[in-house]
Amino acid sequence: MLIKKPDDIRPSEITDEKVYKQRRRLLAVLGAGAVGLVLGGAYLERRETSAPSRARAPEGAVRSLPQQRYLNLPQGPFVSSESPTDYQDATSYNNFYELGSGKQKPALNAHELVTRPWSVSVAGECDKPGNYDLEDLLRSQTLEDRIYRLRCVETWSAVIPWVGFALGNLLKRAEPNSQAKYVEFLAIRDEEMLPAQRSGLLEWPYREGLRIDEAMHPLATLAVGMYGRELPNQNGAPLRLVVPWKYGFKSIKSIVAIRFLRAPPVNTWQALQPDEYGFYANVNPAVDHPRWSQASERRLGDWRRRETEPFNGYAEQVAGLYRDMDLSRDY
Ligand SMILES: Nc1nc2c(c(=O)[nH]1)N[C@H]1C(S)=C(S)[C@@H](COP(=O)(O)O)O[C@H]1N2
Ligand SMILES: [Mo]
Repeated sequence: MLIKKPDDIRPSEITDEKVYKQRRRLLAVLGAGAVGLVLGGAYLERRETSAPSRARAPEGAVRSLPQQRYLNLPQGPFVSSESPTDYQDATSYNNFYELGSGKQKPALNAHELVTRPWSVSVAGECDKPGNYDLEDLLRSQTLEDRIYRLRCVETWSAVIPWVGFALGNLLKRAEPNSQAKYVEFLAIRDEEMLPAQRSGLLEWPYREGLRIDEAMHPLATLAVGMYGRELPNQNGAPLRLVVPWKYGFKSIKSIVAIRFLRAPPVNTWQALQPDEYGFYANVNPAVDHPRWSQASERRLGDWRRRETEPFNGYAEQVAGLYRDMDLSRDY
């Protein structure tokens, strides 16, 4: 495989070249079960060439490679030109407490989560509430390649080529009214399916929230795929939030409900440890978490640490949202 500088790689090249050439517009549904390994694509090949990582995968993560492909998509706004994280790392070192705690548990337990059929309700302070079947919802959206940095508050980070669309596109359809100041997101709750939810580890369902102007920002993304294919369950299938300028816990996985609210919702981590986690959770190297300095981070697959950037490098795009706030206090 030819090694190119990251800047030379267009997002469209991320998808498997051979299949990409068929120029299929949206979803390419591949039938046969074994095909995933054969069509593993450029990302999986990169595994051999990238530095060894502490986040080595259980092989099951590769065996259950999602079959559905998203090909030849237009490029979304503000995509990163950095090299994407190794697919193996991004799908085997995860936080998804519904599938167990510990970084490898979500990949190992991924099969517990059944993602079809799936529907998402949009309700609260809006004129057009709705209950959307996921397939229908996707038909009404133009999917894009959206390559963003992801920064966990635990100080590991990644560069993920998401497949998704602007969250605002869906929210606008519901016609939020003038009382809608915040948006709340709820993840799936199903103790039968997800045994980890029988534990009182967290308050279920996992909950997150954004201010409405944050939610309408073009960078705020709903993702249905990554690396040119459907999301693996451990990464939040079938629908997850991606808010690249905030710590990873804001990017709630496996969403079943969205609600417009007058007051800020209390998110899961805030409810558990209010002195450790705030509502905003913007990436900020100047404000340390009680247990982790936020000044630097380590990319999955890298050995060296790098400096963390304000708003995870998206200050130019989003700092204006917080112009009148003291971010050392409102964190
Ligand atoms: N429903 C749900 N969403 C979640 C979590 C979770 O435990 N449950 N963990 C969060 C945290 S802490 C991070 S860092 C990111 C990790 O996303 P990734 O595993 O795709 O890298 O998902 C977030 N979304
Ligand atoms: Mo996280």
